[in-house]
Amino acid sequence: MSDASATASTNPDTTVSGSGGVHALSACRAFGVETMWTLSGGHVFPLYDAAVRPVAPTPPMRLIDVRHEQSAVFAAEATAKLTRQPGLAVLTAGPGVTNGVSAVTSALFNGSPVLVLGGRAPASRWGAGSLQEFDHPPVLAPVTKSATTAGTLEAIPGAVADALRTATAAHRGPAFVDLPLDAVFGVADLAAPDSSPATRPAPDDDDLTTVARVLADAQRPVLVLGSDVWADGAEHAARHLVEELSIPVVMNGMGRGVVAPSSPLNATRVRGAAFKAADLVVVVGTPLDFRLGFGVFGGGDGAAPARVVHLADAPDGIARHVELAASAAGDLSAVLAGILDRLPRRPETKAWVEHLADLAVGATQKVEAELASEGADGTIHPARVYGALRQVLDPDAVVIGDGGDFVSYAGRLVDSHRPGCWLDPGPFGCLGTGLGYTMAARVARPDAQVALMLGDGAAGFSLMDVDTLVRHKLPAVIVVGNNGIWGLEKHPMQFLYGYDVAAELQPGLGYDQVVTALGGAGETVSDAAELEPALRRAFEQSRDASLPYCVNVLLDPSVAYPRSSNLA
Ligand SMILES: Cc1ncc(C[n+]2csc(CCOP(=O)(O)OP(=O)(O)O)c2C)c(N)n1
Ligand SMILES: [Mg+2]
Repeated sequence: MSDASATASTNPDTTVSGSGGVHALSACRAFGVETMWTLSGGHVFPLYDAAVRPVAPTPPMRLIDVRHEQSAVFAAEATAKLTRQPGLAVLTAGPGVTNGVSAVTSALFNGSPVLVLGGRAPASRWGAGSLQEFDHPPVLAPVTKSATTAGTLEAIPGAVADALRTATAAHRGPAFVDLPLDAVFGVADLAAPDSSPATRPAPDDDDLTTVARVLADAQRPVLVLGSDVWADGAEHAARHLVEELSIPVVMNGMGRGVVAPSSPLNATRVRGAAFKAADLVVVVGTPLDFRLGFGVFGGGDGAAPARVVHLADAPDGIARHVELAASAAGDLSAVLAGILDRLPRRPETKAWVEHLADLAVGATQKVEAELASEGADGTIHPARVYGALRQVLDPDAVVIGDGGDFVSYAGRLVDSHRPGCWLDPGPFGCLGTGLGYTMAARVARPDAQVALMLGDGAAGFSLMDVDTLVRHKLPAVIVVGNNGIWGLEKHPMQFLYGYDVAAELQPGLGYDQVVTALGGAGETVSDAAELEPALRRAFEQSRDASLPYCVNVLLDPSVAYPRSSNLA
């Protein structure tokens, strides 16, 4: 057990009086936390008490209690992703904390600033076998940026503030602190901790100059904008660079929507052709992982591979597994503006932009045809759901994907008009984000449409949390892609083995009835012509009644997503 008290620094100007819960939440507030996501357990009662009965003038903290701890942590993660403020989950000791581990790991993979506060058996009786006596930090350490125990009441404010500073420092990620029962139930007057935000070094001048030179020499450059462009608040700097240089852009994750879908510079739809023919790929704010071909671009037909530049929000994010032409790390707005300032001349991109824009026109026509696809024997093709969805979505809608093939279609067929409106599980690929991400999206964007695109398999991980949406009056539309199978596993297993096992679900299951039984509303759609009217009803009724509404779409199970990428 590591004791965080040694590193705590204090702010002696302010004294906070109350329980360990009051001290913990007071530190959270100082870092911008507004909502607590939790599931009840006696070890964490003082945190609830501090949330709902704060000492004036502190306002109450919104507390949303869920039906599974992983939903609480996924909700905290989506809060961080959407608001760019830290998300908070409070988990009770033992199984409460361990139930959150997959979601904490997702936050680590996604660079999401999440604080998890755990209950903990009392320090004074440690080793005697209290209920749920379990030393959490060794379990949490590999999946967080820091995992500590605030060993005493006096250590709580500093430990919580330090954890939040660690979580919010680039490259962001989750942090964990557990609070022994006897510490968190204790009461004392304590100095408020230092709540100054993490400082970050400016990007290296020489690095920026080298990147600028490489960029100026390029003839067929492509810029990739990933989630950290949004997380780092660099979307304006990125758009400015793109427009100033007239450089084709490919976007992924929360970076989707930085450049409008209709822009001639948006090469996302023709990313394969763009990467193949590029002589330079500049990747900003996302790792060079399987989603980007592990950072190897072009090189087909005997041509030289593209040069690669990696720009990250922190030095440890720069890829080490590929040979880079240049790299820079730091505040991404400063990095992008610094490159523009140092550019010896503009790269000549006119013909390249026109070429990709021409290809994009053809690709868009193909997508239009795909959105009208039909399944076998009059069944619904998954792409058709997105054809209907496009007709009813507002530009600021938050679209969430939790599932296999059904969500792969979403990734390709849903247009993002603004950054920070798309939530996928990220590279950890954990099914079960759906309901947690949805409740957080409703809280973060009270007036926007929220649409969860949910595979029928994925639904099993979190559907019970529809109850949370109902109890807390959090309206959202849940579209279940119901093909009766674990499609993304069944089709590949058939391909590899000629048969499949462990890949069937109940066909035609009434997920809308489950949602209705939990207090929401819904309907099943089996005719493609009914999709758009059903989705319109869903958005209207869920908004008017402040309820979740499920459109359970029966899909053709024979459709396999056309997949070409190498995942491993
Ligand atoms: C927690 C977790 N368990 C298992 C998997 C493996 N997995 C990835 S996609 C998938 C199938 C998803 O099925 P469904 O949600 O019905 O979507 P479909 O592919 O049928 O459209 C599975 C089981 C995973 N990614 N995460
Ligand atoms: Mg399925």
